[in-house]
Amino acid sequence: RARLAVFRSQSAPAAAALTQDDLKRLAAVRAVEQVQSGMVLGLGTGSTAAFAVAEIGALLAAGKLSGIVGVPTSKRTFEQAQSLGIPLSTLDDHPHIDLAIDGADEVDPDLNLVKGRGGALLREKMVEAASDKFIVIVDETKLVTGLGGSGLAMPVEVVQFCWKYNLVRLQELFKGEGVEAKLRLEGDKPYVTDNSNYIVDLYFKTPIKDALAAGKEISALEGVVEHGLFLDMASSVIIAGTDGVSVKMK
Ligand code: ABF
Repeated sequence: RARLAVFRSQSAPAAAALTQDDLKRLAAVRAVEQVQSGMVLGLGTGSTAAFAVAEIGALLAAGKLSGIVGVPTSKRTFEQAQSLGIPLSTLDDHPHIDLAIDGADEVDPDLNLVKGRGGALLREKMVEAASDKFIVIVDETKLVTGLGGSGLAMPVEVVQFCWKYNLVRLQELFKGEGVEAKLRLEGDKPYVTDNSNYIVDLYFKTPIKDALAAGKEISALEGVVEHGLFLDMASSVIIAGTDGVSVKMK
């Protein structure tokens, strides 16, 4: 696991050799400072978001927060939050969310995101689109100059029916950019999302030229359920890095 040499924050003078998990936790705790009693909260998915859920649970247990309702973005997060005694609900019963806190896979300079490498993109997008405020929490390894530029996957959730047909259509959509499309696997079987769909991961060789156009073209394919481009959705991004915690606002 990567260890980062020195970390300086506003509250602590210096802490040597913080791990990437330490940085994720710092970003998460900073975001949870925005949570107030009585809020309806969108609870994100992934290792960074899990630190935020844990912190919310700890504050509730300590009596420092009350009247919180959480709307989880995955079965995993539902289980974690339930185990911590966080009262839970759904978008059906709480269609208006005050604040969502979630991680991301890539963050560009305009706070546009790639999300969904954890497989929860559909519920994340639904919950975060319904939120007044959406705080993204990342360590500095997630920063990119252009979306798709990390060389890692940009996920697209597709229905299981004729998934190969959609994989080929997705690859053809970006053939000028030399994109490779792969069905996500878990062991030797297709990975199945919480919504019983499959994921096709798109690997771009260079950053996506026009992410807005790309998102629209992907969404227009019949059988595509959702894609991992989260454009113009983040209210702010909290970044924990070796130089401290910084906040980028919209
Ligand atoms: C969620 O978790 C996803 O959208 C994203 O794919 C992933 C990030 O995971 P981690 O915080 O573990 O890097 O936020």
